[in-house]
Amino acid sequence: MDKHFINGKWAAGSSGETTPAIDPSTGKEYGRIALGTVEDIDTAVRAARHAFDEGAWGKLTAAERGRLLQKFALLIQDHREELARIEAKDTGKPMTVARNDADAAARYFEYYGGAADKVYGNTIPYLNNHFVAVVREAKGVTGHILPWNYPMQMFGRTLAPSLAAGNATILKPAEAASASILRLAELASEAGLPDGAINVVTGPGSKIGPALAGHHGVDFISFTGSPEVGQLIQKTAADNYINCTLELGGKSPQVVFSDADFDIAIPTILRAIIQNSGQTCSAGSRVLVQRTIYDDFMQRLGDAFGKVRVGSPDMDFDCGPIITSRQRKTVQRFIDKAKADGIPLIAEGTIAEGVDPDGFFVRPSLFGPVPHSNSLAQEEVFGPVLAALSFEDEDDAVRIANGTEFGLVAAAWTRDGGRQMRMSKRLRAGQVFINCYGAGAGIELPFGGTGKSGHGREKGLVALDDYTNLKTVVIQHGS
Ligand code: TXE
Repeated sequence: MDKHFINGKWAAGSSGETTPAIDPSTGKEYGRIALGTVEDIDTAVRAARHAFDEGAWGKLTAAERGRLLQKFALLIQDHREELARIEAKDTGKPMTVARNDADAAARYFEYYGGAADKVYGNTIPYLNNHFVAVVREAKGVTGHILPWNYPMQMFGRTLAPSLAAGNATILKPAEAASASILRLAELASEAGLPDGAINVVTGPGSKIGPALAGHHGVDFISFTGSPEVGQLIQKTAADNYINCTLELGGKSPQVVFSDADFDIAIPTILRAIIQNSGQTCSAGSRVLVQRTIYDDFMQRLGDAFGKVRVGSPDMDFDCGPIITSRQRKTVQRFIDKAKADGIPLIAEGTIAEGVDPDGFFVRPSLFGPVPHSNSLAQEEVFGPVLAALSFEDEDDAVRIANGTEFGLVAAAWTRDGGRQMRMSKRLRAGQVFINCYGAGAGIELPFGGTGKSGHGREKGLVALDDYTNLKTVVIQHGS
């Protein structure tokens, strides 16, 4: 765990320095990770370039690549329990969630492994004595800067389509969550992926992140994280004339109309904010409730919210701790500010007895009514804090729902078919759900945002577009 994984081998960092890996449920160090340097990034990029340009990876056929990725998927599945334990220790998430994450990682490699030999272009009718083919080719070397909330899922989400398309990759995991990524890279090698196809350099984003995004040997960057760093990545990529996808989070609304089915809506809305302790880019962090049912609905949602339990991973409750002490303070600041602003606290969950007092736990909190302009209704908390707002009619609901800088996911709850259609058109988001909410929705479904939520689409076959270039080949055959 205290080494990088470069060119199919463990590699001590060039500085030899390491930094603590902290267990969020105890607040204590349980291991060390290597503190990567600009030099380590350069070594990893060279390994990836070699794998793509001259190495065994670049020489495989698409079908061979696909088979290897599917073999890797099976190996992930075989190691499900081990991977889940690594993830639960490193991120504090309940074992049930960690197991789901391992399953999702495997599913990404199964899905994109199957797609590897179906990535192709087309021909274009042109002049009669010309043959024109549009060929879809791998970009080359892709860089992946990952967040800490779903490390294994993000590994699968961004790496699998890139590898399926034939690229070689370099990953920079988040400092707070590198353990499962390193093990996955090792397993990929065990599955038979040639050296250099996957390289992992751990360490501080502020130092080695720009080195990866700005490296001349890198052809594309995939970034998931904060809007502030996303902007930096985009500028760096532009300096290098390359493209990037940015997945930057949200303030996703769940709009509940008076004709909603409460029995389905309430548990779904609850799950969408407490899942992974609210540390989910697509968390449904605003619930907009029609005024005529506001009191009744909030009573029932509050009752459900009050039953949420927080504990350490082995307790396997609804929520685990927050990832780091710094993030916990950020979440607590939002809670304290909402109280100071006089916003009523409708309900809060409980932290289980027996948890380590040094763990980074917060009580899930439901506030409302929250004024539309309040920071709790506008800014991403990235914790189990739900802001309730009320609205009068459909126009009002759309105005409030679309009234933040984000646009990742949105949902509407109504039995009225016409309104379902109208809301699916009017809600501004990369994904819209009607009478359901897909925070963990299928990997087949394109996912990504607008505005401050970023750009580009991951998941689904469309993700392969970002990892390939089109080449137009024109052959003249006679006069
Ligand atoms: O993000 P950072 P943080 C949001 C969420 C959270 C906030 C801050 O609101 O509260 O961001 O989290 C690397 N150049 N999301 O501070 O710093 C870093 O090492 C290149 C939403 O953890 O953006 C890590 O690998 N890279 C999000 C990654 O960027 C840099 C998930 C993300 O970290 C860098 C995470 C730099 N200058 C946070 N600085 C989602 N969309 O799901 C840092 N990094």
